[in-house]
Amino acid sequence: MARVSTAELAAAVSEAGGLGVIGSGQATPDWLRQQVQRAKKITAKPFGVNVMLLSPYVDEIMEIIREEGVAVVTTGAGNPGKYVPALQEAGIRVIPVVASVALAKRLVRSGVDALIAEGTESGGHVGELTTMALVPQIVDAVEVPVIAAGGICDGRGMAAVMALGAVGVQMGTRFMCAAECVIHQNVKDMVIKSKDRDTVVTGRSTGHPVRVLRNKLSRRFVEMEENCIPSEEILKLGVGALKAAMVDGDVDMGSVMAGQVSAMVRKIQPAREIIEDVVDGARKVMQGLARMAGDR
Ligand code: TUI
Repeated sequence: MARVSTAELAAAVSEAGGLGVIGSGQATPDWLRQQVQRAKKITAKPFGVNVMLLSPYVDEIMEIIREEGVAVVTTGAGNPGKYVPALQEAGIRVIPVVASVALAKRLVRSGVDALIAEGTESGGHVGELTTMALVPQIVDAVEVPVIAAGGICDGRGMAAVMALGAVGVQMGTRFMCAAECVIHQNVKDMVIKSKDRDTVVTGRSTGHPVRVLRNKLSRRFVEMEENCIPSEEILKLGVGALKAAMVDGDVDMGSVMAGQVSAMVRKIQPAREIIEDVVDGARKVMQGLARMAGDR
Protein backbone atom coordinates (compact mmCIF):
# COMPACT_ATOMS: atom_id res chain seq x y z
CA MET A 1 0.00 0.00 0.00
CA ALA A 2 2.71 2.41 -1.04
CA ARG A 3 1.54 6.05 -0.86
CA VAL A 4 -1.58 4.79 0.96
CA SER A 5 -0.49 3.23 4.23
CA THR A 6 1.58 5.90 5.95
CA ALA A 7 2.50 6.28 9.62
CA GLU A 8 -0.96 7.70 10.45
CA LEU A 9 -2.90 4.72 9.10
CA ALA A 10 -0.46 2.06 10.32
CA ALA A 11 -0.40 3.52 13.84
CA ALA A 12 -4.21 3.81 13.92
CA VAL A 13 -4.58 0.15 12.89
CA SER A 14 -2.10 -0.98 15.56
CA GLU A 15 -3.81 1.19 18.20
CA ALA A 16 -7.10 -0.51 17.30
CA GLY A 17 -5.71 -4.02 17.85
CA GLY A 18 -4.56 -4.89 14.33
CA LEU A 19 -1.02 -4.89 13.04
CA GLY A 20 -0.57 -1.68 11.07
CA VAL A 21 1.90 -1.84 8.19
CA ILE A 22 3.64 1.12 6.55
CA GLY A 23 3.88 0.60 2.77
CA SER A 24 7.36 1.61 1.63
CA GLY A 25 6.91 0.90 -2.11
CA GLN A 26 9.61 2.74 -4.03
CA ALA A 27 9.99 5.47 -1.41
CA THR A 28 13.42 6.71 -0.41
CA PRO A 29 15.12 5.37 2.71
CA ASP A 30 14.88 8.84 4.34
CA TRP A 31 11.12 8.91 3.83
CA LEU A 32 10.78 5.50 5.46
CA ARG A 33 12.89 6.47 8.47
CA GLN A 34 10.69 9.55 9.03
CA GLN A 35 7.54 7.45 8.74
CA VAL A 36 8.77 4.83 11.20
CA GLN A 37 9.76 7.51 13.68
CA ARG A 38 6.38 9.24 13.26
CA ALA A 39 4.50 5.96 13.82
CA LYS A 40 6.52 5.35 17.01
CA LYS A 41 5.37 8.76 18.29
CA ILE A 42 1.69 7.96 17.64
CA THR A 43 1.67 4.41 19.03
CA ALA A 44 3.63 2.28 21.46
CA LYS A 45 2.12 -0.84 19.87
CA PRO A 46 4.07 -2.96 17.37
CA PHE A 47 3.69 -2.20 13.67
CA GLY A 48 5.24 -3.45 10.44
CA VAL A 49 6.81 -2.21 7.23
CA ASN A 50 6.04 -3.70 3.82
CA VAL A 51 9.02 -3.89 1.52
CA MET A 52 8.36 -3.92 -2.21
CA LEU A 53 11.20 -6.10 -3.48
CA LEU A 54 11.39 -4.36 -6.89
CA SER A 55 12.31 -1.08 -5.17
CA PRO A 56 15.70 0.31 -6.22
CA TYR A 57 16.32 1.06 -2.52
CA VAL A 58 15.51 -2.39 -1.15
CA ASP A 59 18.88 -2.98 0.57
CA GLU A 60 18.86 0.41 2.28
CA ILE A 61 15.20 0.00 3.26
CA MET A 62 16.02 -3.33 4.96
CA GLU A 63 18.91 -1.66 6.78
CA ILE A 64 16.67 1.11 8.15
CA ILE A 65 14.11 -1.44 9.29
CA ARG A 66 16.87 -3.19 11.24
CA GLU A 67 18.26 0.03 12.71
CA GLU A 68 14.82 1.23 13.79
CA GLY A 69 13.90 -2.16 15.29
CA VAL A 70 10.57 -2.45 13.45
CA ALA A 71 8.58 -5.44 14.80
CA VAL A 72 7.51 -7.07 11.53
CA VAL A 73 8.51 -7.01 7.87
CA THR A 74 6.13 -8.09 5.15
CA THR A 75 7.35 -8.28 1.56
CA GLY A 76 5.73 -8.13 -1.86
CA ALA A 77 6.45 -8.69 -5.54
CA GLY A 78 9.33 -11.14 -5.15
CA ASN A 79 11.39 -13.58 -3.12
CA PRO A 80 12.83 -12.05 0.10
CA GLY A 81 14.82 -15.21 1.02
CA LYS A 82 18.24 -13.57 1.14
CA TYR A 83 17.10 -10.95 3.67
CA VAL A 84 15.50 -13.40 6.13
CA PRO A 85 18.55 -14.32 8.30
CA ALA A 86 19.70 -10.73 8.96
CA LEU A 87 16.18 -9.54 9.80
CA GLN A 88 15.54 -12.42 12.15
CA GLU A 89 18.91 -11.98 13.88
CA ALA A 90 17.71 -8.46 14.67
CA GLY A 91 14.55 -9.95 16.25
CA ILE A 92 12.29 -8.91 13.38
CA ARG A 93 9.47 -11.22 12.29
CA VAL A 94 9.42 -11.86 8.54
CA ILE A 95 6.07 -12.48 6.84
CA PRO A 96 6.34 -12.55 3.02
CA VAL A 97 3.38 -12.26 0.67
CA VAL A 98 3.21 -15.26 -1.65
CA ALA A 99 0.99 -16.10 -4.58
CA SER A 100 2.15 -19.69 -5.18
CA VAL A 101 2.78 -22.90 -3.27
CA ALA A 102 6.31 -23.20 -4.70
CA LEU A 103 7.48 -19.87 -3.27
CA ALA A 104 5.67 -20.58 0.01
CA LYS A 105 7.61 -23.83 0.48
CA ARG A 106 10.92 -22.22 -0.49
CA LEU A 107 10.44 -19.40 2.01
CA VAL A 108 9.47 -21.75 4.82
CA ARG A 109 12.82 -23.49 4.23
CA SER A 110 14.43 -20.04 4.61
CA GLY A 111 12.85 -19.89 8.07
CA VAL A 112 10.13 -17.23 7.68
CA ASP A 113 7.81 -16.76 10.67
CA ALA A 114 4.51 -16.84 8.78
CA LEU A 115 3.15 -16.28 5.26
CA ILE A 116 0.53 -14.07 3.68
CA ALA A 117 -1.28 -15.98 0.92
CA GLU A 118 -2.65 -13.32 -1.41
CA GLY A 119 -5.21 -14.13 -4.08
CA THR A 120 -5.64 -12.33 -7.37
CA GLU A 121 -8.70 -10.46 -6.05
CA SER A 122 -6.36 -8.03 -4.33
CA GLY A 123 -5.29 -4.61 -5.56
CA GLY A 124 -1.86 -3.78 -6.97
CA HIS A 125 0.59 -6.45 -8.09
CA VAL A 126 -1.25 -9.76 -8.31
CA GLY A 127 -0.67 -13.45 -8.87
CA GLU A 128 -3.02 -15.77 -10.77
CA LEU A 129 -4.79 -17.94 -8.20
CA THR A 130 -7.86 -16.82 -6.32
CA THR A 131 -7.84 -16.59 -2.53
CA MET A 132 -10.33 -19.48 -2.43
CA ALA A 133 -7.93 -21.79 -4.30
CA LEU A 134 -4.61 -20.45 -2.98
CA VAL A 135 -5.16 -20.32 0.79
CA PRO A 136 -6.01 -24.00 1.41
CA GLN A 137 -3.19 -25.15 -0.88
CA ILE A 138 -0.66 -23.09 1.03
CA VAL A 139 -2.13 -24.12 4.39
CA ASP A 140 -1.68 -27.77 3.36
CA ALA A 141 1.88 -27.21 2.10
CA VAL A 142 3.48 -25.46 5.09
CA GLU A 143 3.68 -25.65 8.89
CA VAL A 144 3.86 -21.91 9.60
CA PRO A 145 0.79 -19.73 10.26
CA VAL A 146 -0.93 -18.50 7.08
CA ILE A 147 -2.63 -15.11 6.84
CA ALA A 148 -5.06 -14.67 3.94
CA ALA A 149 -5.33 -11.63 1.68
CA GLY A 150 -7.20 -10.65 -1.46
CA GLY A 151 -10.96 -10.18 -1.60
CA ILE A 152 -11.50 -9.75 2.15
CA CYS A 153 -13.21 -6.64 3.52
CA ASP A 154 -15.74 -7.75 6.10
CA GLY A 155 -16.61 -10.40 8.67
CA ARG A 156 -17.91 -12.81 6.04
CA GLY A 157 -14.59 -12.75 4.20
CA MET A 158 -12.63 -13.17 7.41
CA ALA A 159 -14.76 -16.15 8.50
CA ALA A 160 -14.48 -17.66 5.02
CA VAL A 161 -10.68 -17.63 4.95
CA MET A 162 -10.52 -18.92 8.52
CA ALA A 163 -12.62 -21.84 7.28
CA LEU A 164 -9.88 -22.39 4.67
CA GLY A 165 -7.26 -22.61 7.42
CA ALA A 166 -5.97 -19.04 7.67
CA VAL A 167 -5.21 -17.68 11.14
CA GLY A 168 -5.78 -14.05 10.22
CA VAL A 169 -6.40 -11.58 7.41
CA GLN A 170 -4.55 -8.81 5.65
CA MET A 171 -6.83 -6.10 4.27
CA GLY A 172 -5.90 -3.19 2.06
CA THR A 173 -8.75 -1.84 -0.02
CA ARG A 174 -11.14 -1.18 2.88
CA PHE A 175 -8.46 0.81 4.68
CA MET A 176 -8.16 3.13 1.66
CA CYS A 177 -11.38 4.59 3.07
CA ALA A 178 -10.18 4.74 6.67
CA ALA A 179 -10.44 8.25 8.11
CA GLU A 180 -6.71 8.07 8.93
CA CYS A 181 -5.72 7.15 5.38
CA VAL A 182 -4.01 10.14 3.76
CA ILE A 183 -4.80 9.40 0.08
CA HIS A 184 -6.54 12.08 -1.99
CA GLN A 185 -10.31 12.43 -1.47
CA ASN A 186 -10.86 11.81 -5.22
CA VAL A 187 -9.53 8.26 -4.77
CA LYS A 188 -11.71 7.61 -1.72
CA ASP A 189 -14.73 8.87 -3.69
CA MET A 190 -13.84 6.60 -6.62
CA VAL A 191 -13.61 3.53 -4.35
CA ILE A 192 -16.93 4.38 -2.70
CA LYS A 193 -18.67 4.79 -6.08
CA SER A 194 -17.13 1.68 -7.66
CA LYS A 195 -19.17 -1.33 -8.75
CA ASP A 196 -18.45 -5.06 -8.90
CA ARG A 197 -16.72 -5.12 -12.33
CA ASP A 198 -14.84 -1.86 -12.03
CA THR A 199 -11.36 -3.34 -11.47
CA VAL A 200 -9.13 -4.67 -14.22
CA VAL A 201 -5.69 -6.30 -14.30
CA THR A 202 -3.32 -4.41 -16.55
CA GLY A 203 0.22 -5.31 -17.54
CA ARG A 204 0.00 -9.11 -17.72
CA SER A 205 2.01 -8.94 -20.96
CA THR A 206 4.75 -6.93 -19.22
CA GLY A 207 5.26 -9.52 -16.47
CA HIS A 208 3.93 -7.04 -13.89
CA PRO A 209 0.18 -7.61 -13.62
CA VAL A 210 -1.45 -4.88 -11.51
CA ARG A 211 -5.12 -4.64 -10.49
CA VAL A 212 -6.52 -1.12 -10.65
CA LEU A 213 -9.87 0.67 -10.83
CA ARG A 214 -10.76 1.24 -14.49
CA ASN A 215 -10.02 4.72 -15.81
CA LYS A 216 -8.43 6.48 -18.79
CA LEU A 217 -4.97 5.14 -17.85
CA SER A 218 -6.11 1.50 -17.56
CA ARG A 219 -7.92 1.77 -20.93
CA ARG A 220 -4.74 3.10 -22.50
CA PHE A 221 -2.77 0.19 -20.97
CA VAL A 222 -5.25 -2.35 -22.34
CA GLU A 223 -5.16 -0.73 -25.80
CA MET A 224 -1.36 -0.80 -25.90
CA GLU A 225 -1.29 -4.44 -24.82
CA GLU A 226 -3.88 -5.38 -27.46
CA ASN A 227 -1.72 -3.64 -30.07
CA CYS A 228 1.34 -5.58 -28.87
CA ILE A 229 3.30 -2.42 -28.04
CA PRO A 230 6.66 -3.41 -26.46
CA SER A 231 6.65 -3.82 -22.66
CA GLU A 232 9.18 -1.01 -22.12
CA GLU A 233 6.81 1.46 -23.79
CA ILE A 234 3.82 0.25 -21.79
CA LEU A 235 5.74 0.38 -18.50
CA LYS A 236 6.65 4.04 -19.14
CA LEU A 237 2.95 4.89 -18.81
CA GLY A 238 3.03 3.60 -15.24
CA VAL A 239 5.95 5.70 -14.02
CA GLY A 240 4.73 8.14 -11.37
CA ALA A 241 1.13 7.02 -11.89
CA LEU A 242 0.58 5.75 -8.33
CA LYS A 243 1.64 9.12 -6.87
CA ALA A 244 -0.48 10.95 -9.47
CA ALA A 245 -3.58 9.13 -8.19
CA MET A 246 -2.98 8.74 -4.47
CA VAL A 247 -1.23 12.06 -3.73
CA ASP A 248 -2.39 14.44 -6.48
CA GLY A 249 -5.87 12.97 -6.92
CA ASP A 250 -5.60 12.40 -10.68
CA VAL A 251 -8.11 9.55 -10.96
CA ASP A 252 -8.12 9.69 -14.80
CA MET A 253 -4.43 9.24 -15.60
CA GLY A 254 -3.25 7.95 -12.20
CA SER A 255 -2.94 4.31 -11.14
CA VAL A 256 -5.79 3.65 -8.70
CA MET A 257 -4.66 0.29 -7.33
CA ALA A 258 -7.56 -1.35 -5.50
CA GLY A 259 -8.98 -4.84 -5.03
CA GLN A 260 -12.17 -6.49 -6.26
CA VAL A 261 -13.89 -5.73 -2.95
CA SER A 262 -13.68 -2.02 -3.76
CA ALA A 263 -17.41 -2.11 -4.58
CA MET A 264 -18.16 -3.30 -1.02
CA VAL A 265 -16.45 -0.31 0.60
CA ARG A 266 -19.22 2.20 1.12
CA LYS A 267 -18.06 4.83 3.61
CA ILE A 268 -15.20 6.57 5.33
CA GLN A 269 -14.71 5.21 8.86
CA PRO A 270 -12.01 5.34 11.52
CA ALA A 271 -9.65 2.33 11.40
CA ARG A 272 -10.92 1.23 14.81
CA GLU A 273 -14.49 1.00 13.52
CA ILE A 274 -13.37 -1.01 10.48
CA ILE A 275 -11.51 -3.52 12.63
CA GLU A 276 -14.39 -3.86 15.11
CA ASP A 277 -16.85 -4.36 12.25
CA VAL A 278 -14.73 -7.07 10.62
CA VAL A 279 -13.90 -8.94 13.84
CA ASP A 280 -17.45 -8.74 15.30
CA GLY A 281 -18.85 -9.68 11.91
CA ALA A 282 -16.58 -12.72 11.63
CA ARG A 283 -17.56 -13.85 15.14
CA LYS A 284 -21.28 -13.62 14.27
CA VAL A 285 -20.80 -15.54 11.01
CA MET A 286 -18.85 -18.28 12.77
CA GLN A 287 -21.49 -18.55 15.53
CA GLY A 288 -24.18 -18.79 12.87
CA LEU A 289 -22.26 -21.53 11.10
CA ALA A 290 -21.79 -23.44 14.36
CA ARG A 291 -25.57 -23.34 14.87
CA MET A 292 -26.09 -24.59 11.30
CA ALA A 293 -23.72 -27.45 12.06
CA GLY A 294 -25.87 -28.42 15.04
CA ASP A 295 -23.49 -27.17 17.74
CA ARG A 296 -25.97 -25.38 20.00
O1 TUI B 1 3.36 -6.51 -3.82
C1 TUI B 1 2.16 -6.46 -3.78
N1 TUI B 1 1.45 -5.45 -4.35
C2 TUI B 1 2.01 -4.44 -5.08
S1 TUI B 1 3.64 -4.17 -5.35
C3 TUI B 1 3.31 -2.88 -6.30
S2 TUI B 1 4.53 -1.94 -7.04
C4 TUI B 1 4.62 -2.53 -8.60
N2 TUI B 1 4.15 -1.77 -9.55
C5 TUI B 1 4.21 -2.18 -10.81
C6 TUI B 1 4.73 -3.40 -11.13
C7 TUI B 1 5.16 -4.21 -10.15
C8 TUI B 1 5.11 -3.79 -8.84
C9 TUI B 1 1.99 -2.68 -6.38
N3 TUI B 1 1.28 -3.56 -5.69
N4 TUI B 1 1.45 -7.41 -3.16
C10 TUI B 1 2.07 -8.56 -2.64
C11 TUI B 1 2.22 -9.57 -3.70
N5 TUI B 1 3.33 -10.19 -3.95
N6 TUI B 1 1.28 -9.98 -4.54
C12 TUI B 1 1.82 -10.93 -5.34
C13 TUI B 1 3.13 -11.06 -4.94
C14 TUI B 1 4.13 -11.93 -5.43
C15 TUI B 1 4.14 -12.35 -6.76
C16 TUI B 1 5.13 -13.19 -7.21
C17 TUI B 1 5.13 -12.38 -4.59
C18 TUI B 1 6.11 -13.20 -5.04
C19 TUI B 1 6.09 -13.60 -6.34
O2 TUI B 1 7.01 -14.50 -6.74
C20 TUI B 1 8.15 -14.10 -7.41
C21 TUI B 1 9.11 -15.25 -7.42
O3 TUI B 1 10.31 -14.97 -7.35
O4 TUI B 1 8.63 -16.39 -7.46
